[in-house]
Amino acid sequence: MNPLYDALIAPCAGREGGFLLRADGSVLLGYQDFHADVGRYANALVGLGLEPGDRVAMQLEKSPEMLALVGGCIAAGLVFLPLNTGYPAAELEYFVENSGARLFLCDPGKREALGALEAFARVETLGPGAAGSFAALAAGASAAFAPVARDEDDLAAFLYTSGTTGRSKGAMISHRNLLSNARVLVEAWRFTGEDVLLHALPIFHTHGLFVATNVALLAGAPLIWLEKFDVAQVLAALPRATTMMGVPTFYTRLLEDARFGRAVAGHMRLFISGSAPMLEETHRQFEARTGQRILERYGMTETNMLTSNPYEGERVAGTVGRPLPGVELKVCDPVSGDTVPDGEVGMIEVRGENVFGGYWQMPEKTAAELRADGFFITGDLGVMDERGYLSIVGRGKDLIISGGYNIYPKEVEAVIDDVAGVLESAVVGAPHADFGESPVAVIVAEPGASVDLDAVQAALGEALARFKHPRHFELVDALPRNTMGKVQKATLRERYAGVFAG
Ligand code: MLC
Ligand code: AMP
Repeated sequence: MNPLYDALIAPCAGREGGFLLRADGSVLLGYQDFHADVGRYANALVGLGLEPGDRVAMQLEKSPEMLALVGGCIAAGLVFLPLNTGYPAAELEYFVENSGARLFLCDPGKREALGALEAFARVETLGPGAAGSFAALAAGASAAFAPVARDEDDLAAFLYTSGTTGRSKGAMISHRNLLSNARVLVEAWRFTGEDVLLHALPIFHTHGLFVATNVALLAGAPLIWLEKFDVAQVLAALPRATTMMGVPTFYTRLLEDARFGRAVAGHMRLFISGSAPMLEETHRQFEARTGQRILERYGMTETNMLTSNPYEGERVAGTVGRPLPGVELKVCDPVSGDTVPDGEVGMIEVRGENVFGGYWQMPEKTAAELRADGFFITGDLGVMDERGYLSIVGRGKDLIISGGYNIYPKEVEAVIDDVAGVLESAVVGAPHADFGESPVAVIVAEPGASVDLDAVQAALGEALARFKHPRHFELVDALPRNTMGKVQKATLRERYAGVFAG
């Protein structure tokens, strides 16, 4: 038994036709070719001496090759670790070292710049069009591979997620976590082999990899495979799709294009949104323009999907729907942990087969967020209405979500604080029409010193992926503090709420 292989990959051997389709409907990769590639990649991984349970880190362009590599890791019982393509070397080093990965794969074009990673792991290359050293190894390998036996509780993936304090944590995700959630979603959203899912999300996160790809594989539904979200390409592909999943920015960008309306979207069975809050106004505009009501759902890296508006029944804008089958969800008093009455705001806690097993080698952080009874403290503040629909009303954690990517202010502040002349800084999110929220950096200079914003930008460029960089900077004399000396971020959020307007 190898739960994910048996459910998602083995059936591909018996399926005709295309698994990945181009926007024009032509086949980019057939199911049977995908199955064979997974076998070749698994043999190549084993040939490198990797053993079940070893970690394989990858920073790869969205490509059929990356999917085959993920499949190869599953088949060979390896734990895969997909990394955002935006991370610079400094961030990658941490992930590869912390995870203890034995193999790191990057695009051939990045090999030279990432040479330092050899200190931590073997480095091979893999790129679109079967380019790179690993593709060459796989090309010479057999497509026949007997999947390595795995239990449901064996680990399948590590996804790194930032924390309010300190460095990113590797969320350990098991076969059971992924498979149980994919099964629930196929059922909840009525996916079948008749569907064609338009896939424009990145595949290094839960949304694009686990929600979209796993659901499609389980249902036997092909994907229209776009390398990234691009309005023109989405408009070209929509007539051949039945469903699409996206972050709110996808939908606001589509609405900005006059060509988007009933003619291209009216036939769709389902549009799904998640990863960040969608404004009620966007829900309304979308329905007025297309006649379609977006189905909004809520989830996170550590838990996969938690709640969903109903497929049949009322989809309520401003809510994320009801807990999915198998998910226990409570809205709790953050101090006592007791459930609060409906209508009152509290911390959202969840339990179920979908919930991860803890953070890699961080027992204290695991204990702080995962209760002994199995409930995970999400860090999201919610309120439950009398019909059992949940609304996310805020975050207990200091998180900023920009275009569906998470930014933890602490990480950005630490880089800015290290720049010469900076006494301290505070980073807060401000409303942004395209990204939903975007970070603003508020900086205080050391007495008598001045801050060179170019130096700040340069330091950010070295240390952090571009999407984490503040898009607005303010130099101030002092940060607002409460009587305890704590920086009042709420005051800053209010003060700079308008910086991206207009
Ligand atoms: C790219 N950039 C971003 C950004 N994405 N900046 C801030 N926020 C983002 N989300 C940077 C680029 O590096 C570029 O920098 C500049 O912004 C302009 O880029 P763009 O052309 O406008 O961006 P684009 O490439 O079109 O990407 C925007 C996007 C993309 C929204 C399409 O970010 C995206 O696909 N987001 C989806 C994220 C996602 O899948 N999240 C799921 C997480 S899982 P410069 O300066 O070089 O020009 C999860 C759990 C759950 O949360 O519930 O699902
Ligand atoms: P991540 O760590 O990338 O998995 O991000 C998960 C976070 O995204 C959650 O904790 C929520 O704060 C947020 N999120 C996901 N879906 C929604 C949604 N539909 N509405 C509001 N917030 C969401």
